[in-house]
Amino acid sequence: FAALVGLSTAAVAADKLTVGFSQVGSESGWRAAETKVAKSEAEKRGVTLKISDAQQKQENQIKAIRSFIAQGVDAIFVAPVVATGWDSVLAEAKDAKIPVFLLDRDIDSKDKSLYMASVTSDQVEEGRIDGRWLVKQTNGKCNVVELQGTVGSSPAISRKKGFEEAIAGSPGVKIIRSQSGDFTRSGGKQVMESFIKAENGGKNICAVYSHNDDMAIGAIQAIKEAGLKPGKDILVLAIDGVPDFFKAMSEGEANATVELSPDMAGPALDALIAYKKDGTMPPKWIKTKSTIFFPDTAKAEYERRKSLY
Ligand code: GYE
Repeated sequence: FAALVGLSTAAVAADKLTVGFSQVGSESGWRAAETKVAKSEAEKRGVTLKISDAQQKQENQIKAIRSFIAQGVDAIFVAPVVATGWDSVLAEAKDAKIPVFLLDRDIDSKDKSLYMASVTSDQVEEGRIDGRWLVKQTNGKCNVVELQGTVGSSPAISRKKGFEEAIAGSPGVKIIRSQSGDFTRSGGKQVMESFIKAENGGKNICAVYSHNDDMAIGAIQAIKEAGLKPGKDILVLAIDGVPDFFKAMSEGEANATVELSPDMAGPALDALIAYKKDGTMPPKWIKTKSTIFFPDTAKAEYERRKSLY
């Protein structure tokens, strides 16, 4: 009987999928949540997930992808740290007939056959949503400083593009300084300190638009250390929807954030399983929702999200 059970388990195990996930690193609270959710979503589906942390270096991601190909995984997930430089390694995955899914960031390759689908938010729209809110909130008059994400990453390029589109019709809303804080809290704090110093102790600054919540949380520290009130003297708007940003909003220290779902792996796993089952091809872009949140619901949202992060 044991042999029989052994056989059936082995049979189930045989079609157990293995996915190699080349993760950017753990630069932000959102990134850490994405990794945590990916592990639980894979477990839920009985998929073996091998995660490699690239410490935000593209060469480490390329090495990890090559290793996954050598291991003969069933699929590769990659969150591409920057948008360029992927064509050759993804062509190797294609030659090995290993489907690739892009998570939370895009690549700007012309050859769309290099990946099966990308699971990302509409990052241009995220910038537009923040920009539209700021124009309305300030009646079209505001000197904005911008904390950009990792240089060359699709979110940094797209969120800048969308925000600029949204403020284009209001000449009184101007980006007076813009620099990358590399999506980290320390980066956001350092860059905001330099902006404050350069802008009359921060008195010339009406708002900080940050490409993610973590840099904004660093900026809030810098604003307070300069003796100013974040959320009042300088408006704080960002993207991600991490718990600590909701906490800052509930304490009156921040004003708006556009939620980014940390569950990019779930939809990719479902698409992979459907493909493996009967060859169903997913849409090229599996788009996740973008919703703006404000202080009025921040306390409840903080409570709701704590367990996810
Ligand atoms: O907003 C940020 C992370 O790639 C869209 O990367 C993602 C971004 C996210 O560092 O927190």
